[in-house]
Amino acid sequence: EDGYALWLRYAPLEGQAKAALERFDPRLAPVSAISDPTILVAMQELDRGLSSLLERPLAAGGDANVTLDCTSDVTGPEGSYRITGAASGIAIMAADPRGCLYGSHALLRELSLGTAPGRISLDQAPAMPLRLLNHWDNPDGSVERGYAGRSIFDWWHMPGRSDPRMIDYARANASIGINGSVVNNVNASPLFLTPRYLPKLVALADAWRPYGIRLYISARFSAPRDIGGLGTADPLDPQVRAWWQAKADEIYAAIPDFGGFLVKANSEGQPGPQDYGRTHADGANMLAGAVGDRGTIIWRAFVYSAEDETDRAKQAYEEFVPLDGEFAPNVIVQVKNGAIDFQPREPFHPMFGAMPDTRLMLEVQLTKEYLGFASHLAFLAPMWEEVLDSDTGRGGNVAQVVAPAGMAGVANTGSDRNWTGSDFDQANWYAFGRLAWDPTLSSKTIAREWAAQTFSRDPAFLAASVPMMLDSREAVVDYMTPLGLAHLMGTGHHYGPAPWVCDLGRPDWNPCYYHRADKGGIGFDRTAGGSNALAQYAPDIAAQWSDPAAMNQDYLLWFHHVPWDFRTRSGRGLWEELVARYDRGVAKVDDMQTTWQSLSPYVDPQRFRAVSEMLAIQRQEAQWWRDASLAYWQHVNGLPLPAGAAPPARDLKAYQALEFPEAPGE
Ligand code: BDP
Repeated sequence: EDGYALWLRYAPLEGQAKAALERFDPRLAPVSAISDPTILVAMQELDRGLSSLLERPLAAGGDANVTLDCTSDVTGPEGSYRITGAASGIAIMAADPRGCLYGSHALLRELSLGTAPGRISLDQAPAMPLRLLNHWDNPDGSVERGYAGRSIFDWWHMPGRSDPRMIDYARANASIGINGSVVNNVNASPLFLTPRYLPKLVALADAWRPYGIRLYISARFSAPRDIGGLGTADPLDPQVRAWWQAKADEIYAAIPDFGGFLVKANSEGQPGPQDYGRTHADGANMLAGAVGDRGTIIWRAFVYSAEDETDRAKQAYEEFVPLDGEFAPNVIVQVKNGAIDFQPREPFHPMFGAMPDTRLMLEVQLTKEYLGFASHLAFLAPMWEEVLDSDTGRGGNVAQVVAPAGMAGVANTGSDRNWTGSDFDQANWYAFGRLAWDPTLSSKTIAREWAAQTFSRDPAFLAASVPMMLDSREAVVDYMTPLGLAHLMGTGHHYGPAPWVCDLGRPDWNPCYYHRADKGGIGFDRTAGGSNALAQYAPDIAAQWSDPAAMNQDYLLWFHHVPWDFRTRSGRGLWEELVARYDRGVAKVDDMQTTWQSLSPYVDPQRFRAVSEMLAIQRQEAQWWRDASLAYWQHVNGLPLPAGAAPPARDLKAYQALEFPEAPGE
């Protein structure tokens, strides 16, 4: 087992579950009469999955007892389905082929989990229309922030070569309800808008269409200049508008169901409408006019500029909230989960709830840029659940705010045989799809589903592995950025601790900008006495975080600068609490290692060893994070370690001298 099959292994059933499915003896109608490509792939998946679960081909002939009705009266948005199982037969019903495809996967999931055929009863509708992966893949095959090898997209050989991986990718996405893919980096090459790339895009769109995956691309805002021969990319210039209109028409002529454009504009050096004194709304609406009702413009809110030095966390809100109501109906603004940048923990972004007249989409990062790359085991569903469940204080939680738009996940896929660089990172792909389909699913349910399908459905395996997964993200928070700290990672690659860095060209690139530690204390004052970013939240929410002594301490140093002897809610002083959290994080990785060692009877040797090796790396690096961070904090505060705490293995200078030119992903 090399992990390639992901959660679609359909490992043979055993015991009662096997007996029940044998008794049911699933039979499918012949596929020869099926003309719809989506229904066809649904039937093929059912055949593949059922026969694999049973370890035998399905019986041919006789009446089918697993049936698809894809023109039934099931109500709900596209993709909704109903499954009713009885001893006499299982019916999958939907009002469109996509619902049948999702229903087929749901049936296989239930059976894979050991549910008896007669007991399966599901009534499902997707909670949000757009459930998209965002690939940060470049035309040269590199992947920005990719830790799983090279890009899965072989632009060089497309369209001539059809890569079977593209089909398995689509199957995996369809199995969890993902219905679109943005195939190139938001730091976009204009190549994707050239006529030469169009046949490549067509090949992908054609391959994915049966699986319900719509193709999107990231568009470079300056393309009319870069490749269009115009002297400007001003969104209000008639020639620029005509260029985009013609470009959109050209794409739609070749890909009628093209999803639309994702745009990163006026952010980190990318071109945008502000280069011409125009607003984000001017830029987005111009593109929205070009695609019309054929597609969507997804405009990213990840912006911060060097000029505004007060607080990076405030900038997106300040730029976008005044534009509420000005975006065209087919524009969606895509907002990262937190106001800084995919940190191990951030409070939810204050834009959620603050733009009632704009559709907002939630962007999360599957690839673990700031959580130890693919080497650290961190199951991210608890982080996303935390955000989705956050009450905005403005009439709903984040899940409700984004329901009319959707969720985007920055993909963690690559050319590695196991797709995601490590076996457990597959779980983050899985969890993203499941939560975008149903944000009320618990992390625990998702972890169970994934672990059972990917490794073993043995109850003893699940009883140990699921809690290990659920605890794993908190371990990373503890050993990297406890108590609301953020952005302390190494420069550029973001690998390893570097809280001491304070000499980079822009203030907000420096870890010292984020932690603000000195002899007197630590933390970023975002109260009225400081940057007042707190005031961007609804009053009730801001109130929860305004008193450092009473608030949830997980966000303490995000919102407050407090003295080292500040009394935390645990009763310990801040310094003692900080050290305790670092130690807790390292101890959790110890526990993860112990747990995993106990699971060898349930896991094939190849994947067992691969995970063990990664956990050993993580254990070492957790210690490194703890030791290097404490060495630096001690250098700043001059305090002795609390009684019983182990001194860092090396002195500060040794940690500061480390360099990693080979770190991937930049
Ligand atoms: C940051 C990444 C950078 C991305 C940027 C973005 O470090 O590579 O381009 O986000 O989201 O986290 O645009």
